[in-house]
Amino acid sequence: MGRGRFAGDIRMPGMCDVAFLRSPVAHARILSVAKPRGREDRVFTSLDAVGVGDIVTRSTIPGYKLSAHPPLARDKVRFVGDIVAMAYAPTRAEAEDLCEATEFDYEELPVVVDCATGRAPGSALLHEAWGDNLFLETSFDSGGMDEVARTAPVKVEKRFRTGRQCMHPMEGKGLVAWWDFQANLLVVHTSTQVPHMIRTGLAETLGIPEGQIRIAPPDVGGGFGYKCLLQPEEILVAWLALTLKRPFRWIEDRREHLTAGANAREHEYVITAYADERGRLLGLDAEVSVNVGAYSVWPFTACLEAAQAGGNLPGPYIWPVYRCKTWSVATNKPPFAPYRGVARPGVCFAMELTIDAIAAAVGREAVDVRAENLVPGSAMPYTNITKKYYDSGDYPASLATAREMIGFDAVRERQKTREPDGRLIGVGFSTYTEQSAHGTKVFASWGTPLVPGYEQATIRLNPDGSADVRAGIHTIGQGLETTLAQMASEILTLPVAQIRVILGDTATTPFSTGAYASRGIVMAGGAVSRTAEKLAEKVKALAAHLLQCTPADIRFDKGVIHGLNGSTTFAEVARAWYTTPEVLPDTVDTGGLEVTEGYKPQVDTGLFSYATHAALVAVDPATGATEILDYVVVEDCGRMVNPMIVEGQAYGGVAQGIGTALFEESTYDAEGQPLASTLIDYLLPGPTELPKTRIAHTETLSPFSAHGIKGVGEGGAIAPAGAIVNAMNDALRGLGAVLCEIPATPDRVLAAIAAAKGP
Ligand code: MCN
Ligand code: SMO
Repeated sequence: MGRGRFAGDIRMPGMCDVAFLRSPVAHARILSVAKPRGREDRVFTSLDAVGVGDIVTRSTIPGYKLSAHPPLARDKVRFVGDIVAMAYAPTRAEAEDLCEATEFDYEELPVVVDCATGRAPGSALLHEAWGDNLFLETSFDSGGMDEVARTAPVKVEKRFRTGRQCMHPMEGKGLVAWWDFQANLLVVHTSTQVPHMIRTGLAETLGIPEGQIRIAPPDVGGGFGYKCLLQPEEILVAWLALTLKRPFRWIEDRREHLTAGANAREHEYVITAYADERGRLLGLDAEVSVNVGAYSVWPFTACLEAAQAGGNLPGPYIWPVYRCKTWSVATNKPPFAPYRGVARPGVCFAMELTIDAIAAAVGREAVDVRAENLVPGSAMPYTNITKKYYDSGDYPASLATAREMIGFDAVRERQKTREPDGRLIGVGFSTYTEQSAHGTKVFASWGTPLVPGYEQATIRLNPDGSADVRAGIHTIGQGLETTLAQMASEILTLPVAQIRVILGDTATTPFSTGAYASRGIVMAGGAVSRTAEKLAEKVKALAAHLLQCTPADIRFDKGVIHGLNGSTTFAEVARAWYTTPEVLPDTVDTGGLEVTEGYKPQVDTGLFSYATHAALVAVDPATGATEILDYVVVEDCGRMVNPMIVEGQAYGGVAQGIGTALFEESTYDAEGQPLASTLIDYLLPGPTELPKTRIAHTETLSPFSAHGIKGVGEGGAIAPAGAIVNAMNDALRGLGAVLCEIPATPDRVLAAIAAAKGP
């Protein structure tokens, strides 16, 4: 409605805009940076940024190598877009002119763009002291692989690749920072998912106490993982405000996002899968390489993606034997960040195509092979081969519903006759689990500086009987200000309109590590629920004095408080406590009407939502173009707090997943130059590319969370590539063509068809 207030909407007297001079080459030694004559005071290089620390993301994982990312490059630049200098001026245009007038002299170095080159012995090195380009190598082995390899009747070998992507929240990254002379505080209005974490990160890199920073995030127009990062631009703009004691602003433009912002998704898989003659799974042997770019991001490290990939690859299936090696490879590309689904869109694609390949090898329908290998509802809770604790659900039931809804048998009938327009149709499935709200131990095992503990909420009953709910988590477009109000309303029975939700501001909310990992409603919702219950007890105790009965006699109904001898209101109870204590006995509990409580679920391993996606596609073998004719989601996130929002989450996730499957790719040439630097080269799906997705829900309550809620924010984005490319391969089966790379662009479809025809 145009009423949001985003970072770019903030105006302050004397505010200057900041622009960055970015490296035009992917790998080079810096020889000199010459500022424009007469404007030296407005331009800053690493020599000027005294007190700005490098971004160094420590990890507790043994063998992990540290990268130091100086917000202003010092000796080398390591990707196109790495920041060489910064300038400020009254307008962005003038600041950009100052950057343009700054001369950057460098000596180019050999470039590493892909994992194979990065891993090859003798490769050019990004961080010389390492001796190689590996942030981390890991391996997992359940034991028993040699035996399976020797005896399994069916062996399938596959290679998969997922394209590099940007995240493209509708609002890019941006911030305004200023010095509050009255409070003696650095105030930062930054578009972030994790305000309290950014405060910690800024305090570390700027070398000032956390208490001297207030993060007051404005509205956030989408984050999707990108806005969990402490960004070099964020540190530098905050440093300017701290040093010059004036307001500064930087608003990322699309080109900066496309060429210099953190990336996601680029994985390579080498998979050997073993099965019996029916396609029952016997063993999975996998290698995963993740192209994590030049530096480790804060706070997630460069290895979270590979850790999640290795742990989640077995998916919702029963694999008796599993072995997996991962490599997190440093390359001359922008740093790598979690993006909605984090690793799982890649592993789900690889796993779902593997299942279809096994089905093809044994000559059965993939949907049947899938059904036989999914963890059944009767086995819940189930601990899988990588020790994931699947808390609840019925995975085969979701597959069966999706099969029904997509009209599987009718599609098989329809495929018997040629389509009038010559296109080929196909149907595909993809089932996944979405680990949500993973807790302390899970994050600790990934070695990141971000380890979530108890989530907290504060609720204050105001003198007029309305309530303020405060939580340190932030709202990023996912709707938490609505659903947290619903949670409080459900317990206190006050109408939602009487509940105000205040999120994110470090000055006014309790600490939270923030909104990521689909944890918001489980964690912050759990905290609001518990806090509301505590507040309800206090209100009942006070009301009992006013109504001359015991607290056990009190009940709430639509905001009215009923006792044995009549009723009162929240406003009267509040008034009694705040302004007319004489009506209360002196023995009254003096704890007041403001409560803070912490919450975490009964298990630390996360709550597992799940879904099956099914796609019906038409592929044109002449042009390679694909149209999604029908798309179905059957999802289960436990109790839905707000079904409309849950559907919105699924639609949005599916839209992004379709981008991953068919369109979006951050392509680079051999010199590490980004080729997709505008939205003409980087194809975001729009309304014409998106099918009318049909969604069905089941609600299997988690036994381990408040009200049985599980998270849902990322799930929609996990499965589309698996379902769509399986459907495309089904369509292309008659031609013998098989796709194993995303995005499955027309070029790749035509190449697969040509490869099947042979020379
Ligand atoms: N919800 C619900 N009932 C459930 C589960 C969730 O009503 N059983 C609602 C929640 O109340 C919330 C929404 O669904 O309004 C998502 O909740 P949750 O799964 O807890 O996710 P988070 O609040 O932790 O949000 C982060 C998550 C992540 S990790 C990414 S990435 C992502 C996502 O949410 N980024 C988003 N969805 C997004 N949606 C928008 N519009 N913008 C983003 O940046
Ligand atoms: S990628 Mo979501 O912010 O965990």
